[in-house]
Amino acid sequence: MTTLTIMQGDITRQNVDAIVTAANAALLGGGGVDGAVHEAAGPDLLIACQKLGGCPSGEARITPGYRLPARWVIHTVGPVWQGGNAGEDAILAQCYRQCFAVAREYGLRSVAFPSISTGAFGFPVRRAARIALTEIKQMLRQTEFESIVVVCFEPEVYTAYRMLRAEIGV
Ligand code: AR6
Repeated sequence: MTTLTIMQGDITRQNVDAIVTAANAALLGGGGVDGAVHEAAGPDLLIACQKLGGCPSGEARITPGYRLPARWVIHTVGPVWQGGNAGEDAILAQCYRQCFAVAREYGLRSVAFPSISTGAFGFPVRRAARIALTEIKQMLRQTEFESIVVVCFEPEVYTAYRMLRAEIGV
């Protein structure tokens, strides 16, 4: 049985096999969660990212975690919110699926996710939480991980994820 935990906190402190970061397509660092991840991992992370040559939205890449407690970082690029009719929902769902695919490929047992796209990229939080938890629910039916953690930085985001968890029944 995979354990799903939704918590409020800082993803860079998570002691898991991999943490996911919400990057931009250049994969060269930025603000928000990605800024925190680069800060905590140290400069080697940027050097590893430079070698990846970017990442289109909806896809995921993996690097070591360097100074992080997590051994790996999965970099995914969420959609920029454009009003909801530009395929944002499907791209966000694909981010979660691709992160799980990379985690499976590397034999990882525990993965922590932030709330992808709901900061600088402006995706509405409740709508993003529904997509994230629906994808996680789907994955739980197919694959066995030890633990999946959703780490919400802001209290409102945490509340939204907890509400949607109850609604979706995951
Ligand atoms: N741990 C967990 N979640 C965090 C942390 C943290 N340490 N810090 C922020 N968050 P964002 P996006 C939350 O903007 O919307 C960057 O500049 C944050 O409160 O990090 O996908 C990249 O370089 C929010 O709920 O990612 C891209 O250009 C969530 O993480 C762009 O932002 C996502 O917010 C990506 O935008």
